[in-house]
This record gives sequence, structure tokens and C-alpha cells, in this order.
Amino acid sequence: MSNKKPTVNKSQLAGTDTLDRGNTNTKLESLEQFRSDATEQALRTNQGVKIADNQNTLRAGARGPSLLEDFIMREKITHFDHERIPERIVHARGTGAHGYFQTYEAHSALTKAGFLQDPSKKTPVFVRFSTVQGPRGSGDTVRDVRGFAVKFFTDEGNFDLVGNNMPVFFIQDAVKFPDFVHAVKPEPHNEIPTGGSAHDTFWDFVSLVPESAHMVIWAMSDRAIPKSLRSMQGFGVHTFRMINAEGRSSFVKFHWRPSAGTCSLVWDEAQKLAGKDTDYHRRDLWEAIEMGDYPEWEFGVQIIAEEDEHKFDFDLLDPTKLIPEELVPITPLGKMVLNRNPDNFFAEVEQVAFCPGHIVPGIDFSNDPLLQGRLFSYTDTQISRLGGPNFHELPINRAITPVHNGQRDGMHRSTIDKGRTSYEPNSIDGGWPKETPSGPEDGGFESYPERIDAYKIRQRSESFGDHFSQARLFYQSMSAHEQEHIIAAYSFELGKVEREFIRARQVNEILANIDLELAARVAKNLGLPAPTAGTVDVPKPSLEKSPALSQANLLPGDIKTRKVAVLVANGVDGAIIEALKKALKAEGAHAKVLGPTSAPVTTAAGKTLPVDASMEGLPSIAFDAVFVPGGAQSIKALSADGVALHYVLEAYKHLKAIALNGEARQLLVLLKLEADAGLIPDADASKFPAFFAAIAQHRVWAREPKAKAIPA
Ligand code: HDE
Repeated sequence: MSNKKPTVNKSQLAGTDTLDRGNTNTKLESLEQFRSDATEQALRTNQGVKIADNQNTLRAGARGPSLLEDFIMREKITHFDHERIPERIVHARGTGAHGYFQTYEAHSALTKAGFLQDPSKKTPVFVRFSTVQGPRGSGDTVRDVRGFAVKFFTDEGNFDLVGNNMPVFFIQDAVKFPDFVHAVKPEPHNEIPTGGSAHDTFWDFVSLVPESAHMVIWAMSDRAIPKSLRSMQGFGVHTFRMINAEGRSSFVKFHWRPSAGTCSLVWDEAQKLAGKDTDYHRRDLWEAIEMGDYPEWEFGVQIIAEEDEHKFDFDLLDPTKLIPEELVPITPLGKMVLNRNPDNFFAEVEQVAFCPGHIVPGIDFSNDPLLQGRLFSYTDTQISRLGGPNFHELPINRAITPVHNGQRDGMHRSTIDKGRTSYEPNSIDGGWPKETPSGPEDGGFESYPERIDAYKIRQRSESFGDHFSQARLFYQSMSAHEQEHIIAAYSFELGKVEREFIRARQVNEILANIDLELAARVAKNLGLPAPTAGTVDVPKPSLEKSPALSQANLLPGDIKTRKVAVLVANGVDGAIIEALKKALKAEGAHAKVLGPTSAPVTTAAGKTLPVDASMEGLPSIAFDAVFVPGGAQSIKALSADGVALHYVLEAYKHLKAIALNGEARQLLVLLKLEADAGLIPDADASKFPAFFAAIAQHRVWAREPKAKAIPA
């Protein structure tokens, strides 16, 4: 940067922001001026006129035609006519929450980014989670990748980390993204299926594009049906750079690790939830925050020194590859807590505009060709989705720093820029706003001066050429039950593909290169011959297994925030319910009492016991575990109640912990079930620890073969 131009440093900046946003250090405060509360306010038109009658259009006589001059009716209907904006092309279905990020310590050796220096500082964040394929109103629990987008409102500007819950992607080059998305979206002729990839065009594309193999096996794994948004890992996917105050750059991969552990639904449960509670994930996040169970993630990075760029058997710039944590462990940087639900879904969740190109000093891009394309796409899509180039002025998107530049006008401009110039340099407005030097004291953004000396060509690097060894590593790192789920998922999805040549191509040219056993099992389920060899030589990866990839190793070890359904009818033993609730509370978990209807029941001791909902209203798929208290009369009633019996059977089928207290033991005989590590009869208070241990295991995987015999 030329030193001849007038520049500004941090101390000069104080007090120059006429909108007084510069002194605001939390997003909540910065949003305050835009929040609107109608309590004790008169109903008015958009022009501020008080409305006397909001029930009747102005007409010529009580039975006559409506009059065009009714500006109140016209204004209301006109606004209504334009209440919808285009949904996101991908990631349309989502939900979001506010929170904060706090660094553990100063990470100055790694980066000069200000939000990673001061452990006493809370940086506001807004997070949006999403599915990819389905439209805005589609189900939460479909098999899909989840978006995990975080906007950090830092003192140096907004940093958007727009990631997913899987660490790799389907393609290596941005130019293929429209092809991929057109293939995975519903079929063009009939717009089926909504929210899923089990159809011909998706499998046609991915079976023709082997670079997708690694990501597709992640999408066929349990990771694609997360239990909740709170129990998902997040990944930046691409390699980024972090740059310290001395200008030293390191490559980094970004990670989010949930304190609730990483775990999933089971497939039958996911499918049922998609119908019974379309909003399952957004409701869970909302309720957790309302209850004070604030979801938390640890933010961390894998750090690769600049000189180690080429030391791996894959290319760091290839977004279809991950760096096994066993090779480069994650360095924890800080913690993110989500502690506030949005006030208004549209204004915040729908209008938030993320862009991987929103970075701050101390962070920079790598040459990953997928990332490079994304840098363009996100701003571009906001221009049509949010109606012009001023979407950064929407309250949810506003930086908490002052924003001054020569950019002017355009649709929906809301800032009233004072001053007589909109260009730089100028001498009329004293040269303001001025550039800032890039030194660490001043904070002007400077791109990392990477040396490039190359031909301008359209060519994929040879180092991007291996598409199967990491897919194999992933498969081999799975526990036995996770492998079974992957086989079942490929079989289910390919079973929905109508064209046999597509099924066969996926089995013979993709799966056979990942693992012959996997290919043979899927082939059998599709009625195809098992392939006897792969079609390419797959290089041996430097690791045979990466335990960090298996969700079996990612449980939190506690039962915090887990939910237990307590099934009751008249005559139930009230005392054991009290004891259970107390014990659960001590562990940070929750119980809900469910009756045959929503009406209260009477306990064996003759007390009135309020119920939280009916068993039909909150089915077993909404819970982590089931507890059936004793009481002869209650168990007699439940034993004759199909909804209650189905409740227990379904929880059994979904491999959940079930505790049967006192007379509830009879349900074992009635339902022909055998006790196991998670099906605990005679569950008095002394068995609570065993019950809780089973809940902490998330599922009773050993039960899975038996549970297959239970009708869905
Ligand atoms: Fe996106 N992506 N994407 N994507 N993406 C969008 O931006 C795009 C990719 C991701 O909650 C769009 O505002 C291209 C990878 C998330 O608002 C669009 C390419 C990853 C979200 C777009 C990719 C993502 C989006 C649609 C390949 C994980 C939702 C609406 C070059 C690292 C953000 C929008 C939110 C959204 C383009 C690939 C994550 C069209 C061109 C890889 C989480 O701009």
C-alpha cells in the first residue's frame, strides 16, 4: 500500500461514527434500535396514521362495492402480496440462534485476529443450521448434509465461517456446483423427492463423478441423520490460512465439537419424525435455549505449518479430503454458546446473509478451487434473494463496527450518508473516510502475499486424483453398527433408483473401489452380482483407521439435557416418579409425564398428578428414554392401551433405554421382550445409575439385530 495517501489509525477512529454504532460492542445492543415492540401501542398504517377500523373495507353502502380510495386496505393487501422473498437455492430449510464466542487464551502465535486474543471478551455470534436439498418447509430429519454457518460479529468486522456437519464435499471445483445441485434437487419433471437424495438424478451424477465417493459415504452414514443440531460437529471443510502479527501464515482446518457429543437418530425414527414433527430439530434447539440448556461447541483448528503443505498423501487444497485427527490433532481455540432465540424468524434467520468471503485480518483463503468459487457465489445470490446490494444493512447482517466507504445508493439503501463525497481520495471531506495501514496496531486488512508463478490453465492438479482411499478409511473406521447403517442406507437409496444401470454403476465403479464387502452387501440387496474387483488402483492411506471419525467414540459420557418419557395412568406409583425426576434433575436431564390423554391422573396414593402431554401427543421418537413406573392399576390400564404398548415397543425398536419399575415388569412378558443392558426391569431407585448409564450410551446397539423383528 502506498504511504503517500492519507491513512487512519485506531485512535483517530474513536468518535468518528455518526450513527453511534462504533461504541456498541454487542450485537444485541446494535439490534436494539431496530427491534419493535407493539405492547400498549396503537395500530397504525405504515405512514403512522392510527387505524380506527381494521375489520371492514371502505364500501359504497354496507352491501355495496369496495372503494379504491381505501388506502388502509390497499396498503395492507399490497404489503401482504409481497411478503415472500426467494428462498435460498440450497440450504433453504434452516433455523438459527444468537450467542457468543469466547477465546480460551491469546492465540497470537497463530493469528492476529482480534476475537482470538482476549479471553475476557465475548464476541457475539449468530448461527444458522440448515439442511441442503429441501425447500423452506421441508422436514428437519431427512437424510442430508447439515449446514453450520456462524457469523462472528468481531470488533474488526464480520467473520463468517460457513461450514457443514461433514468435513468434506461432493466436488473439487466450484464450476461443478450447479451440476451437483441440479442432480440432487428434486427431479425436474415432477419435483420429487422433497428433501432427499434417493432418486435417479442424484445417483446418476455421483456414480459418474468418483470424486464424490468420499462425501457420499458420509451422507450414507449416521452423520446425515443427526439427533439434534446441538449434537453435530461442524467443519470449515476447506483449508484456510491464519496469519499472525509477524505475517507468518499457517494452514488451518476449522472444527466445531459439541459438548453434547455427536450422535444420530436411527433411520426408522428419522423417517417417522419427518412426518410426525417436521420441526423436530428447530423445536429441539429452540426449547433447549428457552430451558437454559445452552448448546455449546468448542472451536478448534488443525494447524499445518506452511512448510508442511506437501507432507500428506493428499492435497490440502482438495475439499474431498480431511486431515485425520490422528495425524494432526485439533488445537482448541475457544468456546461458542448459543443462549438467545431470535425475536423474529424472517428478520433474523431468513435475512441473515453468510459469505465465506467475509473474513477479518488474521484469516485468509487457500487456493482450494471450491472455496474460490464460493467467494463469489454467496454475495451474488444475496443480491437476488435479498433484493439488491444493500443486504449488509439489514439489522441481522450489520457489523458492530462503524461502516464507512464510498459505496452508495441501490435498492433499499437505509444509511443516510452525510458528507459531500462518495469517492476516495477526496480533498472536500478532509479525505475521509481514509485507508488504514495493515500493521497490527492499526488493523487494515491485507491479503497474504502468496507468490504465484503459473500458467493460466483449466486443469485439475494430479494431486487431486485419488478419490477412494479416504472413503475407504472412513468405512474402515466405523464401528460394526455404523457399517451396517451405511450398507442399509446405500441399499435404501439405490433401491429407489429406477434405472438399473445407475445402481450397477454405483456398485461396480464406486463402492467396489471403496470396499468389496460393502459393494457385495449392497449388490445383494439390489439383486445385482457382487463385484469381484475394483476398477482402479486405490493408494493405501497412511492410516488404516481413524477412530475420531466414528460417532461411537464421540459421546459426552453424561446425560445432560436428555429427555425421558414417563408413562402413567390412574393408580400409578407417584413416589417413584418424584424420585426419578429428582435424580434426573441432578444429572441435568429432563422428564415429561405422559398419560393416556392430556388429563391429569390420580396416583395410587390418591394424589392428582398433572401430565405434560398425552402419549400420542409426544411419541417415543421425541425422547431419549422411557420410564414406566409401577402401580397395579396403572400397568393394567397401560397393558390394554395400544398407544402405550406401541410406545414401549417403538422405543425398544429404536434402541433406547427403557426402565420398568414394579408391576411394569409385566410388560416384558406381554410384549415378548428380553431384558438387556438398556431394558431394565425392577427399576427402583437403586437401578437409576444403570438406567442413566444406558441413556449415556445413546443407544443399545447390541439390541439392534433383535429389534429388527419389531414391526415399524
Ligand atoms: Fe454453499 N451456498 N456453496 N456450501 N452453503 C449457499 O448461499 C455454494 C458449499 C453452505 O445458512 C448459497 O446464501 C457454491 C460448501 C451453507 O444461510 C449459495 C459452492 C459448504 C449455506 C451457495 C458451495 C457450503 C450455503 C445459497 C461450491 C460447506 C447456508 C444461499 C463452490 C463448507 C448458509 C446462500 C445459510 C449456502 C453456493 C459449496 C455451506 C448458492 C457455489 C463446500 C452452510 O451461494
